[in-house]
Amino acid sequence: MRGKKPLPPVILVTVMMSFLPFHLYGHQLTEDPCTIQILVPGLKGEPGDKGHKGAPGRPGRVGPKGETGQTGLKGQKGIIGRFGKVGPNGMKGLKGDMGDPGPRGEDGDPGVPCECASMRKLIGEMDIVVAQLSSDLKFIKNAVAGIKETETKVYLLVKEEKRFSDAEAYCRARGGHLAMPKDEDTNAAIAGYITDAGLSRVYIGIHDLDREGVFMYVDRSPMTTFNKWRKGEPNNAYDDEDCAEMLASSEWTDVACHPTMFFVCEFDKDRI
Ligand SMILES: [Ca+2]
Ligand SMILES: [Ca+2]
Repeated sequence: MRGKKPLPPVILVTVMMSFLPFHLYGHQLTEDPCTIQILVPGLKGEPGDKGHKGAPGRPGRVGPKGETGQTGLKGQKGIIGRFGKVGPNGMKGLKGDMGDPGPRGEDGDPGVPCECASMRKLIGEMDIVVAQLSSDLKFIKNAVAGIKETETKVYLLVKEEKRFSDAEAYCRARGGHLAMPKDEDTNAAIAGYITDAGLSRVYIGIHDLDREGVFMYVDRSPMTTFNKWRKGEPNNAYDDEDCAEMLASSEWTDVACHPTMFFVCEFDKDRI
């Protein structure tokens, strides 16, 4: 009620009219419009009784953030933590010095006698097989490395140093002979093989072992129309030259049979 102004007369009249029943209100307006002028404010009434206490108001807005408080006192020391993860392995250390030799052990029990003779024989036979296989393997490697061929023959340069007789045995064991050039073309093909390999000489299958001065091929066929002796050869130097080599130039010379050197085998194509 404090400071509240009384309503102006016109508004008060209007308010009072709104509370009147409609038929009455309309009757007064039509029959006695001057009655409205009588409705002026009366005297101020006595103060009313004190009202009941109102309901609690709504919570106020959240206040601003307070200032940072003072640093608290240091806490007590914590309990010991868990073990950490195992670290990576370190570098291998240097090898230590060899220790002193230990004391000698006691003698063992006597062994049982064995049939050593048969065992040795078996081992000896196995050694032969192994040697043969190793030899065959070398041969295959050689063959894979490259062979030369003509229309009817295959030539294989064997880069193993052997004496003449061993070289021929090597070729024969594989179904061939030392190379036996019997015409210019074949001779040139073998010479090209020697040159390509960067060699200067190889054994070929020609000798006069049976009869001095009468050369023949290792398959015992005679030399008839073709030969490629170097000028001044064969000369049977020192009376000790019964085998033949081919030079890179494709010429032949008679030489001693015991020095070891590389050689060329030949195989018939229809026998391979
Ligand atoms: Ca001779
Ligand atoms: Ca000679």
